[in-house]
Amino acid sequence: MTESLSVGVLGYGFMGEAHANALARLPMFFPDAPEVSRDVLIGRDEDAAREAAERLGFNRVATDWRDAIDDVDAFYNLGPNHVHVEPSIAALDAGVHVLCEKPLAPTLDDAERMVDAAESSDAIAGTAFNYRFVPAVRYAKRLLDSGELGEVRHARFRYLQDWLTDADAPWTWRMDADSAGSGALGDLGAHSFDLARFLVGDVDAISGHRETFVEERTPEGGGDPRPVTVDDAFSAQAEFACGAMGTFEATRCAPARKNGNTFEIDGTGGAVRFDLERPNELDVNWPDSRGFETVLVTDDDDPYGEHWWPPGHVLGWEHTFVHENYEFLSAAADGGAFEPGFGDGLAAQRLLDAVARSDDRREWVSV
Ligand code: SOE
Repeated sequence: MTESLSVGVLGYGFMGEAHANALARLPMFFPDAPEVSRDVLIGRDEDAAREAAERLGFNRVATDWRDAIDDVDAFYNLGPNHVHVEPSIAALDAGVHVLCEKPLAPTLDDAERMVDAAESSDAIAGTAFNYRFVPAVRYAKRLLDSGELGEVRHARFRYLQDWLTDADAPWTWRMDADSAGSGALGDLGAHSFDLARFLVGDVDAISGHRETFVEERTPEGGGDPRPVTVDDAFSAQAEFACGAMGTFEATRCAPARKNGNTFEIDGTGGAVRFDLERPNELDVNWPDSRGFETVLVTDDDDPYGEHWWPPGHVLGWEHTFVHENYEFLSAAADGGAFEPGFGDGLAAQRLLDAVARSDDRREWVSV
């Protein structure tokens, strides 16, 4: 691979740092990755963007995405959810590859417009569902796809965090429906829905329930309390197209659960269990065993294993972004395909929308 790609990144918060770290690691551990320049960091506050650009290794800053997206080969949209829509569409219209954070958009209509733009563009449009790139998750997928686990009967997904347990936790844009679309549902549930589709397949119907426990919160630094217009938590039961039964739960109000992204899948031939707080391990249970056995997924022939340390020298959360960037940029350089695409982002968005519709109507809905 020889082509060099320039990357423009909108956002320098948590996700900006995670992707910048991945871009810096790529040439060290994935020598066959395309050459990449961290060209421009986009943020409205010029001083803050400059400080971040220096720290994260970007050549320059722009305070308006309109001035920057045409000049790069790939555009990473890592801003708040409502900023995902117009810049991503404009970049795709200009033939620029786009990697957009999840959930794809605040609303289903917006997500559909983004998919329309992706379909009319020659550029690659990726949705940044990074948990598909955990080696243990890929190991589980190998087991499921090989048929060794048999037919899936049950799939349970939970994503638990604690940061809104305290009623005094400050208000942020993540609690505003116009900016975020939804709360735990879109922020955490979107990951679970994507993993469910990746591992088990499409969902046909769903019955959902949302709850907002604290109706208003005060922004950091004080001022008037602001309404919380999204959910703090949701749960759902689902019917997969393959006939499996699914349950989903996500919350920001589970004391002491920091980033508890878990799943358990039962097939007729065995079961798998994963917990992101033990990211290098996959628990596997065969019908004749007497309990789950833990597989340490760090061997050279495990997914992405040969790129890193000797077996047993574990990987963490940040490596998922390196793997994701590797696949996305390789596809961009080669003209290949990248999954998850905007179509996968839209499929997850349809599930978010279905949970909301079902909760509003208090009935099961088709997806
Ligand atoms: C915050 O809840 C958050 O950072 C999510 O936005 C991410 O997608 C998730 O991976 C970790 O938690």
